Amino acid sequence: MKESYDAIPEINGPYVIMVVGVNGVGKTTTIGKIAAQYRQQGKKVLMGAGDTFRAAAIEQLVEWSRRADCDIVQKDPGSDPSAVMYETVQKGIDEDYDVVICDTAGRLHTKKNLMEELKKMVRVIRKLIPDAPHEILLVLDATTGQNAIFQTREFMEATDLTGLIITKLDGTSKGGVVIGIVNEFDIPVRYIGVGEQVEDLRPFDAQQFTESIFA
Ligand SMILES: Nc1nc2c(ncn2[C@@H]2O[C@H](COP(=O)(O)OP(=O)(O)OP(=O)(O)O)[C@@H](O)[C@H]2O)c(=O)[nH]1
Ligand SMILES: [Mg+2]
Repeated sequence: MKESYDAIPEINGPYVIMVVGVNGVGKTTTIGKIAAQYRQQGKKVLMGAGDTFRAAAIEQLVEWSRRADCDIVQKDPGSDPSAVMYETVQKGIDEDYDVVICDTAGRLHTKKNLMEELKKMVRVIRKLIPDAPHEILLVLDATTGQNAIFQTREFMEATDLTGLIITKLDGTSKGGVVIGIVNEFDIPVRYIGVGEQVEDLRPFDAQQFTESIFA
């Protein structure tokens, strides 16, 4: 495994990361872990509670923001998620944050209206920063096996994915299968999740992974 995380590229304004995926794959947890990593590097980090569908989702992210020691923008449950994105990125610009990480509601890749909502969120963010989101990361649960293919395809159609995160590799022997599958896409695996705790996130090194399989 690589020992350190990739440094954030030098850009004007905050580095905006959006995290997407189907229900329950580990989006919110992974955001907490990524935020904690950037905080450890001394970065100023802001979270956006873009899952406004359930009150519990906002509370969950608030808890992670405490654990990661970063700030958060939240609105009432039921608010337009795009409005949360806008406020979060605006605050990120105004208050000189280094990193802005936006949570989104879990959406079935087959639900067209939710995929449209995703596109709207991206458009709204681009009104403030034309190059953003700098990363759109799709979270895949390693235990779902083959289904990861369909999820990746559908999300690729809806938005410009820049990377994948494979979670729950601690709980399955199918992990290698999923990583093998997603390697067919031209999208790098950025991180892997190996547990539920804040430190259970690793950068992914494709070469080392391949070597470990064929060793
Ligand atoms: N074992 C293990 N559990 C994980 C990992 N990542 C997340 N989880 C667990 O998976 C469950 C769902 O995680 P969430 O972060 O709430 O997932 P989500 O994608 O935000 O879910 P929704 O918001 O409901 O779509 C939680 O119980 C997490 O603790 C991981 O890498 N390993
Ligand atoms: Mg969530």
